[in-house]
Amino acid sequence: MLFGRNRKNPIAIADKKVANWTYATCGYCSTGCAIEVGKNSEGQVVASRGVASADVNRGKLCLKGMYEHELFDAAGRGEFPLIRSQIGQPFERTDWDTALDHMASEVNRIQQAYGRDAFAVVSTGQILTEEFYTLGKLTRGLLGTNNYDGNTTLCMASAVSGYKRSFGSDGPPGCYEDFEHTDCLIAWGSNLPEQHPIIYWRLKEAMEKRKFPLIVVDPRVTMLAQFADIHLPIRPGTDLVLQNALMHVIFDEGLEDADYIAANTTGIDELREEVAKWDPVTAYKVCGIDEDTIRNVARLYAQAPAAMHIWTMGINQSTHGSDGVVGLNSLSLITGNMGRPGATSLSITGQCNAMGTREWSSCSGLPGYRQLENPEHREEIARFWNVDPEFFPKKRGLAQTDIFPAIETGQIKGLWLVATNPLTSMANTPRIRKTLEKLEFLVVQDAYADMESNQYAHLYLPATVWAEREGTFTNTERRVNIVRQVVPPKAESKADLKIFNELAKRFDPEGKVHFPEQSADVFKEMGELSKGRLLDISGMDHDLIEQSRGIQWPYSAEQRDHGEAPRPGGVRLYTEQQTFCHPGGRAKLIPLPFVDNNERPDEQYPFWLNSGRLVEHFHTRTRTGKVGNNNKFSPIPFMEINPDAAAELGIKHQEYVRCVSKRGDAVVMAMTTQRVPRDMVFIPFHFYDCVNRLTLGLLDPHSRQPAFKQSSVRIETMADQIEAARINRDMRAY
Ligand SMILES: Nc1nc2c(c(=O)[nH]1)N[C@H]1C(S)=C(S)[C@@H](COP(=O)(O)OP(=O)(O)OC[C@H]3O[C@@H](n4cnc5c(=O)[nH]c(N)nc54)[C@H](O)[C@@H]3O)O[C@H]1N2
Ligand SMILES: Nc1nc2c(c(=O)[nH]1)N[C@H]1C(S)=C(S)[C@@H](COP(=O)(O)OP(=O)(O)OC[C@H]3O[C@@H](n4cnc5c(=O)[nH]c(N)nc54)[C@H](O)[C@@H]3O)O[C@H]1N2
Ligand code: SF4
Ligand SMILES: [Mo]
Repeated sequence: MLFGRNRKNPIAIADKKVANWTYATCGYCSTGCAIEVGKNSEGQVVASRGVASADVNRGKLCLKGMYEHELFDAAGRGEFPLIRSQIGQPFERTDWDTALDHMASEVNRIQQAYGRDAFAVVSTGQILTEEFYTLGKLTRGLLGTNNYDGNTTLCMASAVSGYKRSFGSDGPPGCYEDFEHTDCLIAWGSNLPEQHPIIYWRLKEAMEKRKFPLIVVDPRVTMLAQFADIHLPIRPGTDLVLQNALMHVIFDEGLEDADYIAANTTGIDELREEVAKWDPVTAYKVCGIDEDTIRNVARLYAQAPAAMHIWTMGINQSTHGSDGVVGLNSLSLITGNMGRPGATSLSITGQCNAMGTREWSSCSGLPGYRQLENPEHREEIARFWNVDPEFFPKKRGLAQTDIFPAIETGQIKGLWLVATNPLTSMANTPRIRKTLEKLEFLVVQDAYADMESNQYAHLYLPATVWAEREGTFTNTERRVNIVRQVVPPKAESKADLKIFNELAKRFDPEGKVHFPEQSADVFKEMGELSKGRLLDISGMDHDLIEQSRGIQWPYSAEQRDHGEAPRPGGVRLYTEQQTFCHPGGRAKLIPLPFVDNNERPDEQYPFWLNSGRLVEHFHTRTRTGKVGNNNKFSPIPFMEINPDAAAELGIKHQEYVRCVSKRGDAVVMAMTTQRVPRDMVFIPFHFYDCVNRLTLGLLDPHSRQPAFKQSSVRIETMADQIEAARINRDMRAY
């Protein structure tokens, strides 16, 4: 109040009358901000605030975290299990026992009739790690389907695959503290200020203390590009060519770290041979970055005492996503930029727990970064879970993006979607719609009943959202942090962990395989399985995690027992003391020939179609679409278009237009902006029946991740703007 009336700036912060705060971790992006949720004396949730003593965010939150407490009471939540015998009929409310018995009997029917793999499971990066581990145990240990994957195939698969190819294991080696030590940072296809605002704030703070060059590779002039010292507006899908050219200059000018290469890597000769083909002049013709700039960036990067890369979807979502990650790793390795403060190759993860699923869900392998292909790993986990090792498949099954085509061809008949909304988030919506229609049985397990994929569900299981239960997330810098329960589950919704445990009883009535009820006990089990592995978490438990405001792995039981307290930050992999995970302990340098297979603009479809995100929205808007303070910034589908291109087509700012590709069309509002070049449009992917009606989504051969950012379209004006506005609003504007 003191600040209220009499001051020049008459802003008074409303007193929310918070009686107590509960510790949690933000459930949106992978930054992993520690957050406290405030309740008043009547127990109503009234506020969120950043935790000042947490190293990740140091009291800050972005506008998603700030309003996250409004989720609990937002519209569209699922309150009861719902069932129907036929798609198109209305759902009927049912009770949990009936719902889960029905699910078990349908899974059994499908598996008996068509084989175990005919029932597929597609999960997420957004439930708790303990839930991922439990879903993995249920799917690998009891259901025995090998067609089990997550939406992380749309997101982090290329990073995982690239890390495995270069270093022998997944696991981002760097951390946020690296910003405070680096002398040069290249950000590839990553729009930090919008997508990871608090990581961006850490970077900006580090740059204010000690300036170093920030180089941004992105075809759009993003907010990060606006802040960059050098912006490389690369031609879409050609990062690999730029990487090869940078390596070409580094070798040509003798800027490599020969000692590091000799001591820590294999494959240098083959790499040299490939990059020799990519002199900067040749590269310029493909990637559009001129010779001088390539040389300048190569020198800045290679001559910096410590240099690092970060990247996100501009690299991963590409037909050469995995190669792009390997290329970045190789740039780090040949210049000795690995495992030292400020010298690393750090993938910026996407969803709040995309790391947790990679580590513990058994989606593409077995828990704790173990592999199905490795007989010792199969044996170890089978013994631990008390299942027959022969029950496990000997190699991974289909990735998410191959599961859908297998439904199309009739190989898969039943599907369980856990916290993912493919009807909006996968490429080529018309095809996904037909695919979902073909299923004999679709179960949707989601916190929201109004999410679009539920249109095709036979059974809907209402899950709790975020802090309606307890458990952990792992963030981009391998930090395990905890969500404590703030409120009880809404109506009859249940925690995902509870749903998995209830299902386990139906597939294992004798209780041969143990499924702990409490999240803290599941965590202990994971701790046991992590001992001696790269991702050792055996020194952690839920309480220590909260006390420490998150702990980076590795943190082992030995460290704890020797009195070594968890460090606040700055834990790295592949330091001088730690070898790489390939046999022999060396990293691999892999030559990467460039294959140009993208759909490109042509006469009929003259624009590149780029897609991605906005700061105020999260994914398919099941959450942010219902929070007024998020939704108000962009409530309707729109497209960024360059003013010159718009003028040429006779399109005015804020006019509705039709965007057409070979797959379908979408009606969007044209927003003219210099952010995009003359031959590109950008459409956020948050809206239903919008950009993914247009995208092609060609797959990366290693990671099976779709190239969401490289398709081509044409733009048509619309005479009837009233009708256009109606079509536009139908594309889901809560
Ligand atoms: N506000 C908000 N934050 C989020 C999310 C959200 O939905 N909303 N989602 C989270 C998730 S799951 C993820 S995966 C991350 C994604 O985070 P980001 O990857 O940072 O976000 P995007 O907007 O998908 O894409 C980033 C940039 O890639 C560029 N790009 C397109 N094609 C190319 C190319 O060929 N080369 C290069 N170098 N760049 C290219 C685009 O122009 C775009 O600016 O964000 C996370 N954070
Ligand atoms: N064109 C285009 N398409 C893209 C992308 C792009 O850049 N361009 N990006 C891709 C990327 S990187 C990603 S990660 C995907 C994301 O794609 P999706 O995974 O389909 O997107 P979300 O909307 O996050 O879906 C998560 C679902 O989980 C539900 N949910 C939230 N919390 C819980 C919970 O605790 N339990 C349960 N059971 N449910 C919960 C939400 O209501 C929501 O329905 O989209 C991909 N699609
Ligand atoms: S930066 Fe990410 S983790 Fe932090 S508050 Fe925003 S959405 Fe949440
Ligand atoms: Mo993602």
